[in-house]
Amino acid sequence: MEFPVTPGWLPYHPDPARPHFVPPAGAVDAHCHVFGPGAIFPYAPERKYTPCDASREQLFALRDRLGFSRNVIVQATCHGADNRALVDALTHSAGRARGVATVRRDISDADLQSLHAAGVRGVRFNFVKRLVDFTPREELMEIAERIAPLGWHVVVYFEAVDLPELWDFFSALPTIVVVDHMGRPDVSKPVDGPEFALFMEFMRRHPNVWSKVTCPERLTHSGPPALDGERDAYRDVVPFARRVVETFPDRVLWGTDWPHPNLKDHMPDDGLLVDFIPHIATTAELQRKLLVDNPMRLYWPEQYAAAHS
Ligand code: 0GY
Repeated sequence: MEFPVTPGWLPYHPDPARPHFVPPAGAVDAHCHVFGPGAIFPYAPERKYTPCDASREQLFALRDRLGFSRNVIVQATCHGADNRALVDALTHSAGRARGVATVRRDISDADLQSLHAAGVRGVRFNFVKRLVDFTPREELMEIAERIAPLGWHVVVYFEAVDLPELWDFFSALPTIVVVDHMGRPDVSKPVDGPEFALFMEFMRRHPNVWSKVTCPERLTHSGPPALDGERDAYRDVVPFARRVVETFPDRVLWGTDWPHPNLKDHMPDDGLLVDFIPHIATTAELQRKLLVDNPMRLYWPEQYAAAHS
């Protein structure tokens, strides 16, 4: 089957720079995707975009190039609730990848167990209207209650303006809740302003809520680095991500978001994204928590416990 990409689609960077920042041993890229390949794992009929293929081999090559050890692969909306490409990547990762799936309420217990055996440890609930159709809250709650006994968590993706309306639903979730991309703040607003203060309050009030301090390239207004090779890109996002890392150092995760779906104006160099990390986690201890301890506790708890007993 042929899958022509969405007009204007930007492919991922073909040759990322080797980062200057050396991640600590065992670092985890805790937010990335695989796309297809569509000829093997067709894109979902209900998808809102058709990406370029981005295979597991390419993801694992990027992992090695950037100096990372593990991946958490998040089911992308272009695959709907068909998790085959994700499962294929997990089962070919030699135990070095875990997954976050998308499931519907009609999934059987046996299929949930199969996903667990492949390395899935969470489900994603997406509230971004340009990416998915609406799913009733009671269906999502039913799914959350079924995955909780597996020790899985819920990843939520939403826009900052929607947090007030989603607050009560998120508060009722019976698992750890991981927020994608800091709840997508508008970084042209002050870091101390009411919008971001609400997100910080949300994390403060809910000790089960974690945040990915990801996607400066998506959130920035100041933009990517200058063409002359300047490496301090996306500076307007720094105060937001740094605030979250320093306030909740044990509940933050970092990831590349490779292959960067739906970017319209530029495609980040993944090496430069890695060089963003020391700006938001400024000490070796914060970097170790962000890149190793936190993702290991959440996605590889047995290995983490064995290493710390
Ligand atoms: C991201 C962000 C986006 C897309 C998806 O699953 C997806 O399609 O997550 C986006 O377009 O903002 O986290 O990859």
